[in-house]
Amino acid sequence: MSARLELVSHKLCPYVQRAAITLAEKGAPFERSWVDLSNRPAWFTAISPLGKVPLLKVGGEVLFESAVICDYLDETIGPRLHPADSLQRARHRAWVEFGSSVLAAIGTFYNAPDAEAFDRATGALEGKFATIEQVLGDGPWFGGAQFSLVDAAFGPVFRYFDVFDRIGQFGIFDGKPKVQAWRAELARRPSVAGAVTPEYQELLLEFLRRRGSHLAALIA
Ligand SMILES: N[C@@H](CCC(=O)N[C@@H](CS)C(=O)NCC(=O)O)C(=O)O
Repeated sequence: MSARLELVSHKLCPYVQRAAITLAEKGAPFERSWVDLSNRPAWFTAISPLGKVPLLKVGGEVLFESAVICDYLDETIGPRLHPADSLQRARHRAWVEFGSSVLAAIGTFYNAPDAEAFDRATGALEGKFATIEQVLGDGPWFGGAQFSLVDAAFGPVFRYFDVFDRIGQFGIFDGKPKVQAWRAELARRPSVAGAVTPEYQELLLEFLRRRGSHLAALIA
């Protein structure tokens, strides 16, 4: 890979983090540009077909959709993060997609307008992690000894909970030792830790405060 790589980013976006983690795991040099999604620059609107981040600029081309970006990086820069076996690779892609469904459930959780909706969202999120507890093996990573793109997808998922834990105890990981161990491993991984800027937690807290949701009301 010799083309210049630029990751068009937003400071809180978990999908952007997937790509940043993948690039870091590959040791690939890349530049970052930042977009304010509430005030989109014209250059961004012109090149983002869905109006979303992340984008990966590769020389003169622009890729969109985090799973596609991560797959492209995996095919073009070593070491491989997806399994070599086709069936296992398909299975990993499916769990990356499951990670997207967890992100959607997290959005429902932090946007829940009242206690009843919040309890429902907490239960749904707890159910997602109960499913994950069933599929995790002995670790330390999703697929065992090798860090994979599923790990890159879940690092940003767990990062939300570092901030949710500052707000309250919601019991979502209770009775899920494999999920808890995976979360701890991911937090220690340099690629995961380095995928956000130092002000991430404060920015997320501020974002949550502005939701006007049940969770926002719990923030001290
Ligand atoms: N399926 C997309 C989701 C990306 C996404 O939802 N990005 C959000 C920020 S985290 C975004 O750009 N939202 C702007 C919008 O929806 O208008 C991916 O995997 O890349």
